[in-house]
Amino acid sequence: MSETILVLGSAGQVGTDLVSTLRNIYGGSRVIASDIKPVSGSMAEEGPFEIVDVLNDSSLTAIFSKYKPTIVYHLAAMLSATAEEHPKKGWELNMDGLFKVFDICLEYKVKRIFWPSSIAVFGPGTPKTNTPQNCVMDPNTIYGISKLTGERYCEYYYNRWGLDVRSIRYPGLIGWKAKPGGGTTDYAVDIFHQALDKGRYTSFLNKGTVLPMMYMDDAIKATIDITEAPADFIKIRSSYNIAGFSFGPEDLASEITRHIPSFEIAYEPDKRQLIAESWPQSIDDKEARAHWNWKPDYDIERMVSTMLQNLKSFASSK
Ligand code: AKB
Repeated sequence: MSETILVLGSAGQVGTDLVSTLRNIYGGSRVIASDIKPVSGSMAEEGPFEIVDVLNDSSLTAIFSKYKPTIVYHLAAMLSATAEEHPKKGWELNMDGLFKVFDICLEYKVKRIFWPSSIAVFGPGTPKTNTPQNCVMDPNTIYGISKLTGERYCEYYYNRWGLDVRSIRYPGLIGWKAKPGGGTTDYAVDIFHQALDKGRYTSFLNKGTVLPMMYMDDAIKATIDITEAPADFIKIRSSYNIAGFSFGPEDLASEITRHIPSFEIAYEPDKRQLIAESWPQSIDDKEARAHWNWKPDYDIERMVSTMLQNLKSFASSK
């Protein structure tokens, strides 16, 4: 049977890339994109697009009864920095949204669901380097607390109701198709735009703030691979560690300088510095590699040259 795939929160950084990749695999009409606000361009033109508010029961019922999806990617969420500004709204969207989506997926007998967690589930008591799958998890941001609670909820729904939810802990994601919104790792995307536009960047994270990061194509590959893996490959029903590479702003700047020799970086850390300092610097992803054959394709060098190349060709095509 061909699948009908619903992507909730598709206009964000991950959704933009995920929808176009899924439509290439399954065909435009099989992948329903949805977000709380209207979109323009290829997402609306190359397949169905619907307005959906994941906090509104009738909005969810309308889309599930119209399309009867067999696979759901639930991406609608508020990221770390914005959630710190609006903790109650962040909790509501990240948690109530999850409860409502899981319940409607059970009602409509959805076969498989993907929900992203994050390295934000770790906290100050977590080992900083090569952070293992299972260790102290004491997140101190509302986003991290919501992601850790969500992970426990995924495992509970699988054990209690058999809901086949799969999840990975995204590191900071770097892609060129969409700008991120409201994350602590967003500097690693903005820096490319500023490098090309102005030749300089002021980082809101300090020199030496090393964080786990990943190129978007690898994140999309992991997302689709875990969602399509046979159910018995998935032995962790909370969320899997996955890793790409790690760097601080100065490492990224020096890699960019290899392509744009006059590029300059300055540092003006803000509130996001504290969030970043509570997170690990590198991640051990041996379970994902062993269970469902996860392996990234990009290192920092390849990521930087691909980002610059794509952003330049996109700018010259406009
Ligand atoms: C954020 O910075 O909030 C996200 C994340 C690491 O989950 N990119």
